[in-house]
Amino acid sequence: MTGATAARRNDYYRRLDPLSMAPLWEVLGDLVTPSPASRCRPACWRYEDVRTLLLESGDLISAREAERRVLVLENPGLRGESRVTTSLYAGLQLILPGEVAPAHRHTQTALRFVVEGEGAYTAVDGEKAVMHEGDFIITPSGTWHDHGNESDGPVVWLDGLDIPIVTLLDASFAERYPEEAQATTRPRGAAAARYGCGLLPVEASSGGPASPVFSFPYARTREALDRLRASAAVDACHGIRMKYANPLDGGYALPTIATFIQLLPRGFRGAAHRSTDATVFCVAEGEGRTEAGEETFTWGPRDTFVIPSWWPRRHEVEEEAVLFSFSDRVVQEALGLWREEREPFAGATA
Ligand code: 1HN
Repeated sequence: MTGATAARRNDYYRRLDPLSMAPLWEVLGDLVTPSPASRCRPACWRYEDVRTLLLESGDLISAREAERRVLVLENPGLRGESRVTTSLYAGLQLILPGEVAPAHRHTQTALRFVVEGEGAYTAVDGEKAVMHEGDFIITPSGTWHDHGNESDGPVVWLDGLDIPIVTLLDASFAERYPEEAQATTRPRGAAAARYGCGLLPVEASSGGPASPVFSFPYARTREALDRLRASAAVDACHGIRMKYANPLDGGYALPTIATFIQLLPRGFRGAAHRSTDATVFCVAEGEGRTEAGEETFTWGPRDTFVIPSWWPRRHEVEEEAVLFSFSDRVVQEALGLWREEREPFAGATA
């Protein structure tokens, strides 16, 4: 291109600008890439590095004042945007003995994976679920929720929310409950008894888009994985991987965040694979390594790590390990976008 052509084009672009118009040909290559070109980077937060700082926040601000006392896990490629991946938010929340995180509701969907401590609770639409390490709890869009800690030690969990998705769609609504804690209207375990025992009410309505079972205790999950270890096929990439499911339709437990638990058997050497859903992993048990492109994360219990869209990854363990994970796969599947590829890869890798 000659200097004269460039000058003519720039002059032309300047005249488009006041009309809020711009030439597509200058940006097309960045908008429609041959494969995912994410700013999201692989990252790992080791719990031993994070824990002391997280507990220090307990001296700085109360759960009541903070509303939620959380350290946001910001993806290094997306600093300042409160995102762990392009489409999802994650944070580590601390609640101290006797504290209450006040009741509220919002259109954003949330999940919790309990990382440390016992005996805190989340109340969801009038029912309390007590937390134990490894428990998975959901607060679907629009449900009232508050947390409390009735134990004598700190309790920490990983929060995952679909905040960037709701922001993309400009569909955020939120409100505070008139009191600090919502009234308990159903006994503990009511939702699990009604929907989570392989039984369903005969007159059940089809339900909303999220699972009516909102707590998935680790003891049951672990027992299932133990039995599957002896009987299930071990996937070359994922080990024994299960999704948390909505008992009403067998779909994912949440409409915007897919959630998984996987057992990597002793001596597992995973094959490399890549998928279009950037995935956040939290280590429930065990130790291992995950390669993501050129990076290798060595992880242990309570660590959190993230693998971006389309980055090849491979898990390895010496002894058995259990990983919780979440991603936007459910959204991508609904839109016909989700892809996975296993080695050997067809095209260039990220
Ligand atoms: C929220 O409601 C919780 O309920 C945690 O524990 C983290 C981050 C952003 C917006 C709402 C919770 C949150 C959140």
